[in-house]
Amino acid sequence: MLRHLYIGAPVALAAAAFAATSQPAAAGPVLDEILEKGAVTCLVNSNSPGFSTPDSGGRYAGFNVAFCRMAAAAIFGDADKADIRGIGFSDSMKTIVADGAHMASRSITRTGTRDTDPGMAFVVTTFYDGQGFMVPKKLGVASAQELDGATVCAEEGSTTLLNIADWFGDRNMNYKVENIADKTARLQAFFSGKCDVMSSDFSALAADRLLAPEPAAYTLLPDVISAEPLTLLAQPDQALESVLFWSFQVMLNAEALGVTSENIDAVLADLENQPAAVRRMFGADSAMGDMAKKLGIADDWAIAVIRQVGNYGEVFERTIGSASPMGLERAGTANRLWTEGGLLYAHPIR
Ligand SMILES: N[C@@H](CCC(=O)N[C@@H](CS)C(=O)NCC(=O)O)C(=O)O
Repeated sequence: MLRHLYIGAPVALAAAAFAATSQPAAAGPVLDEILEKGAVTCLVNSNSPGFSTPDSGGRYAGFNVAFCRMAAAAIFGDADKADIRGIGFSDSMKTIVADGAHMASRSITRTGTRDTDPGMAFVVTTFYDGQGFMVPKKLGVASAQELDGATVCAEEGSTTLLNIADWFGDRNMNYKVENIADKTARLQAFFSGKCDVMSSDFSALAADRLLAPEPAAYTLLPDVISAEPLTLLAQPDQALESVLFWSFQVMLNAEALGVTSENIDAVLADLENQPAAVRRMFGADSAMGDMAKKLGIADDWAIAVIRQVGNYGEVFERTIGSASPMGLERAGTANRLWTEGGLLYAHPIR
């Protein structure tokens, strides 16, 4: 069906010129394995409201889960062909290194030492975050500067512990860490008062607060003590990394161009009258079609991603945005498009 879509002449010519000089490449070995298996295995946090939570039937939904479904939509034309598995934080990185999963979408910070591990490929940052602190309101603390002597609950193997050591150490402040790997046990320790304060990425704290017996009894302090670029992690594989990176760029470009899961069919029905950048993304002999041939996936992968998952802004608002239970205000944060003052920079699809 896609083949019958009208393609503007300049686009078609550009694609033809490129095709004449390029050889179709085989998919990478990991992408090959995914295609053979019929599903992309994607690791997520097993319970993080807004980011990844299973419904009563065990089907996962949320912001991070959307990028697992993005991968499945791009590779198979079917967002349901993601084998989504809830797993503990440090185990998720170990599993990727051991080739036990294809990708992870679970608020993993891209750091230098992780990135230089040959078993892990950080692909693209989906959420720009920073580390914060959550305290019970009854502690009466208004700033992290007042936390001298506090017991802090944090995640084993996380950047959180490293940042706490830096932050308290730089200020000659004392602290004690309750380093609890199991998330349920850690939350239980905090909500029962075993720790004075819980530290993690702001987004994780906002999600965890919703799991408190009484969320209104807790508050997030205003201090942001680190940079946490939360990034998709994959098994190293050039083709898989390209699929993830460029599917994500489709989600950003679609937002910038105003194409949504709601209006994409109308856009496709009138493709010849759309801006060139829209035609390049969704037309048959488009840049995306050319990329698909080199990757060994279906031409219409951009259409599948937007139709079945949505653009970045839609996913953000639906899962964690201001009208969702998480209630995160996107405006004024780094997680806006760069044209609106954020850090999300839609790369050119051409
Ligand atoms: N982004 C930081 C912190 C990650 C982190 O601590 N995540 C925890 C906080 S919620 C987590 O995912 N725990 C849930 C789990 O282990 O399932 C990192 O990459 O080190």
